[in-house]
Amino acid sequence: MGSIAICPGSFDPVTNGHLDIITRGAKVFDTVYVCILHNSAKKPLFSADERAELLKTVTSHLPNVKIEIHTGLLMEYAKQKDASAILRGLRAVSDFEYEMQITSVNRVLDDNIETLFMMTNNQYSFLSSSIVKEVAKYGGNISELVPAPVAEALSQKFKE
Ligand code: COD
Repeated sequence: MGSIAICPGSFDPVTNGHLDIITRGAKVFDTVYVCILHNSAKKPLFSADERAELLKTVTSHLPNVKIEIHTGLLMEYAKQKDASAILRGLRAVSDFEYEMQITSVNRVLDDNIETLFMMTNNQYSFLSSSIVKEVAKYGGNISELVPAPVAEALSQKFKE
């Protein structure tokens, strides 16, 4: 069956920073499930289906990456998939406290599945979905920050 990792997130929408972590993860694990979950601290711009479509489009060249949506707990999903790891990206020190908290909660829920962190590529260390939405909302150029289909979807969204 091979090694299985879950790359969880909101992906609202997917950025080049996310894509970098997914691409690198796909070199380490036999299968990577990118799972769209609900983050109760965030109010999404795109529906889960829209986010999944964008993720599918921008990862279509990666045969061992699968995109799914889960409405419950991450660890419940990871167990269903028989995953050995949760893969998260780390940007700055500011990410650390939040990641530490969710990793600890997830370990209480299931201590058989490890959370692993990959350092961001320096060129994406400042990049987040929120920053991209902010720039796109005011008509700024986001072509270096997100894949072309995402830039297109954002410009459509802000026209609506
Ligand atoms: N460079 C590298 N990595 C990056 C970058 C970047 N520029 N930008 C984002 N990332 C990484 C993030 O660190 C993260 O690992 C991943 O990409 C996804 O990021 P986001 O922001 O889309 O995802 P989050 O942080 O909103 O995801 C939170 C979850 C949805 C995973 C969490 O809320 C969750 O597990 N929800 C389900 C309910 C649950 O199980 N709750 C219990 C645990 S809190």
